[in-house]
Amino acid sequence: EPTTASTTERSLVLVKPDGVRRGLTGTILARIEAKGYRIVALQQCEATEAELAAHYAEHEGKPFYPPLLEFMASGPLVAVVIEGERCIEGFRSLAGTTDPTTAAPGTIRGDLGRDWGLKVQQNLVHGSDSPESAAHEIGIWFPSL
Ligand code: RTP
Ligand code: MG
Repeated sequence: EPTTASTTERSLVLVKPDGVRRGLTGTILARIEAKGYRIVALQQCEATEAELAAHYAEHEGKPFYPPLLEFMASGPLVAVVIEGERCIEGFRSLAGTTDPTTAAPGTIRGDLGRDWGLKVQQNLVHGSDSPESAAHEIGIWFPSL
């Protein structure tokens, strides 16, 4: 890996409704800032069905899609745009793998996630998985950016 090339990126992070409900927004934002990422924009909102359908379009038709959308509409979430060196891959590494039960210690999901049985969607955070999805998702939650 080259250490000289600089690739500043933006990524769209969501603190999902379980994170907000459990009072973990500040803890999660502190981990993001401690990593060195800059918070560019931030808002708490109750997601509309249109926002969620656009955000999770890639998962439409999958068995977990309806419960995922129901969960994401179950309370306020916090949408954040972060910026930093390769922060798309970096934030996903910080978040940990999808299932909090097996996410590594040291990650947000591994340290703070709980085993909710079948409800693997309750995994505290979302992070964009590519520059293309970051641009798409930032447009959904922050159309003015
Ligand atoms: P995210 O998009 O939220 O950052 O999470 P991810 O990339 O790790 O996971 P992805 O495959 O994109 O799935 C999106 C979200 O759907 C829920 N999910 N439930 N089998 C299931 O019940 C299942 N699989 C995925 C999770 O909330 C996951 O984060
Ligand atoms: Mg994903």
